[in-house]
Amino acid sequence: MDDLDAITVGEHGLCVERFRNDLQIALDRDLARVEAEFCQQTGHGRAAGNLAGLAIELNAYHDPRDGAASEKAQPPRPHGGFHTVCARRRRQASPKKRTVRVRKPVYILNGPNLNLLGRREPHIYGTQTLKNVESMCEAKAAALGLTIDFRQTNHEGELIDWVQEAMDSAAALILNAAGYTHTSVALHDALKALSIPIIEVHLSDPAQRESFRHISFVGMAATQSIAGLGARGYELALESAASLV
Ligand code: CA2
Repeated sequence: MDDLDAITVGEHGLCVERFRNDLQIALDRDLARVEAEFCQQTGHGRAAGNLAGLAIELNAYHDPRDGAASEKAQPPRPHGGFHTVCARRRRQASPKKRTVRVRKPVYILNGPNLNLLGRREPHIYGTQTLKNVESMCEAKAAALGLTIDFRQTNHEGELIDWVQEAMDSAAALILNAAGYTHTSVALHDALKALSIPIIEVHLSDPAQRESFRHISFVGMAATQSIAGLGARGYELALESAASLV
């Protein structure tokens, strides 16, 4: 149990306390105890020992007290780095531990008109196409040991749906919301619901352009903003994401 120091059962389910990014789940040894606690505290009808395939959803959250034993159940905060991990007790006793580690992708979302990149206004946005930018991001992510999910949409609602999806499915969000950056309170609201790192990216530097680009509803909800560095800004955003997840 290298990275798990305690398992508690609370109102919101089973929570892991004190974990590090290098989360490793090896529950085989402790599963009988967890089952018993689970049955006792949740009033689950089945007796401990009969749950041959008890699935444990780990809504892991970071305890700011760094491991102080917590008697009280706290609301689980989804951890950005990894997908939900399930551990199942085997029917036959086995000396082998099962370790499950699944890293979530970094979402890279692009807003309206960025599909035109490289075809118009190269003096502002450069000559790279969005496909080029995606390839650069793929290479950078691979070098950093990350995976990415790179998308573009011209539709505000779709962008908001993707941001909501990122809540559970992404380790971090890199967002160039293009024109919606300066107009969308709805996008801002969706971003505020995320607990993963949000990195705002712009190819150009909106602060040096027309005054209507000086407000950023994305920046107000973002962990960090990178602007004016062209496609290189996406690579820097990935480096930043790698350091934050
Ligand atoms: O600099 C950026 O990345 C922007 O997000 C780009 C947006 C602009 O509204 C933001 O203020 C800053 C515009 C994206 C449109 O991209 C085009 C690319 C080529 C041709 C026409 C538009």
